[in-house]
Amino acid sequence: MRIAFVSGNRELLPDAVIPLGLLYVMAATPAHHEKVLWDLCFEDDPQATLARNLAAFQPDLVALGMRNIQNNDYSDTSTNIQYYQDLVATVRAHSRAPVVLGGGGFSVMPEKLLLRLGADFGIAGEGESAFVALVEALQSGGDTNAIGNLHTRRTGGLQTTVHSNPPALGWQNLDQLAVPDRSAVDPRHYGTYHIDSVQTKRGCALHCDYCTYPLIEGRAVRQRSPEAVADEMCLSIEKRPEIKHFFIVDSVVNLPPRHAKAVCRALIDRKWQVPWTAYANPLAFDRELADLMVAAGCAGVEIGSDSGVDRVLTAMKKGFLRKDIERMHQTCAAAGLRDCHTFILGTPGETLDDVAESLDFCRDLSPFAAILMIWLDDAESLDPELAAERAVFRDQVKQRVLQKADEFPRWIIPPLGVNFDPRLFDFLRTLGMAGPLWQHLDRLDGRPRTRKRRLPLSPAA
Ligand code: B12
Repeated sequence: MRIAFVSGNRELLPDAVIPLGLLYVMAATPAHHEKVLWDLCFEDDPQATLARNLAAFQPDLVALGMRNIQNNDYSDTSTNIQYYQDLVATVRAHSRAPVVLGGGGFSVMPEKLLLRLGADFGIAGEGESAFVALVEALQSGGDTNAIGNLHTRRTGGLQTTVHSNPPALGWQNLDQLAVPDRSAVDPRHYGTYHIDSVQTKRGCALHCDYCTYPLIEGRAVRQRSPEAVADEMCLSIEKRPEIKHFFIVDSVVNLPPRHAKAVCRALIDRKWQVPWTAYANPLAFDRELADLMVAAGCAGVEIGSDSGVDRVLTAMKKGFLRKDIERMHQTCAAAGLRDCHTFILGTPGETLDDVAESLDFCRDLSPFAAILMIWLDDAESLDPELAAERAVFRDQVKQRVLQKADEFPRWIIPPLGVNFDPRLFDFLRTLGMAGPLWQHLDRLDGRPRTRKRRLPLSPAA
């Protein structure tokens, strides 16, 4: 079969990211198929590029990766949906090949997105087993009912419905998965952004109330051998010396902590030098781990602290409280590890006073940096009424945040454009900096910060 793997993601903020998930699915697809990767990230006219590629390659199957529903600052959900809908329409206009959707964004609402985007199939969650099984079934005319997590669009008369197979367990032994082939990656990823991505395990056992991660990678944690992770990283920089930073894409790097420590030791054994960043959690983050991370090249950790109000943290089922966030900050500071805390303000049940308390907490915590997001439910992307209803409160939250925006110089507030601007990021890159750019914000201390002049209010406000 001739299979075109298409990465639709064009998000460049905070950084462009290689299509790691699609590369995994591509690597798992047997070599006797003819496989190509089309990454639309840097194309001026993605629809025209896709149309041209389709005409030239004439695929039998198109595998379209949808990573993001929301945009980088969580202020817009509709644009991405329309863009992916247009990509599917372009495939239809230039090819008879069936279209299979998959990816992190798609997995959050598979049935609704399959209907809306008009593709033939969708695979929610980990794609390797299901995609390979689907390719075999399509080739042999076999049954697709046993393929876990497969969603199929069916048209009967005037009605279009989605048939969803029950979910299946994710890949159990990650060391038996084919390693992504980075030679297919668009060289502009490494040449301009200098970042590579690597996964040390899959699954997140936490129960945070709002989080969609379990829909994507399940709750059962499966770990790669630390040696395999270190080998993959070493091979990658050997082939691409332009790589200056790695991002460990695990939901949380330090759960379980023993595995994180083993990965650090494997990197230390290899005298690893390239800086890296990972998401970490205040639970099970001890000084030994922080020291090992620093010795293994970790430049900083991103922490989903989310709120500075214990009642809100408890309602979110985060499993930790303010004191744990404070302890983690102190551990990082003592070990010389830069910490960046993300706060999600205005979640369901939160009041404007809670928002103000979180902002005060974050200011007093005084971490290396903090990212302030305003809550936007993925479901709003397909439900205009819900979106309009929520927009009013969101604007009130924005006003509160704006009032306090000057209190901490290293607050990044994407929905207000504070310290979050493509020109600022380009400027930092021209100074030779790579990796999450919050890690370089100290270079801007004392300089005027970027800020949107007017507060963008929704029409409903
Ligand atoms: C690490 C991460 C980041 C890092 C990425 C660093 C890097 N260098 O890669 C950073 C912090 C930069 C980041 C930024 C953003 N992220 Co992010 N990120 C993640 C995270 C935790 C892991 C993504 C990852 O690489 N996973 C590892 C790969 C191997 O898995 P995967 O991509 O899911 O692929 C598997 C399956 O999805 C499937 N699959 C993938 N593609 C395809 C295609 C087909 C055809 C098929 C069949 C299957 C398939 O099979 C793959 C292998 O099993 C996810 C949450 C999560 N737990 O998944 C959020 C997530 C993907 N991010 C999200 C968002 C919104 C963003 C941002 C837009 C916003 C923001 N500011 O955070 C930006 C956009 C950046 C960009 N340029 O695209 C959302 C996307 C969904 C949504 N709600 O829109 C997620 C799901 C988190 C969430 N909030 O729910 N992110």
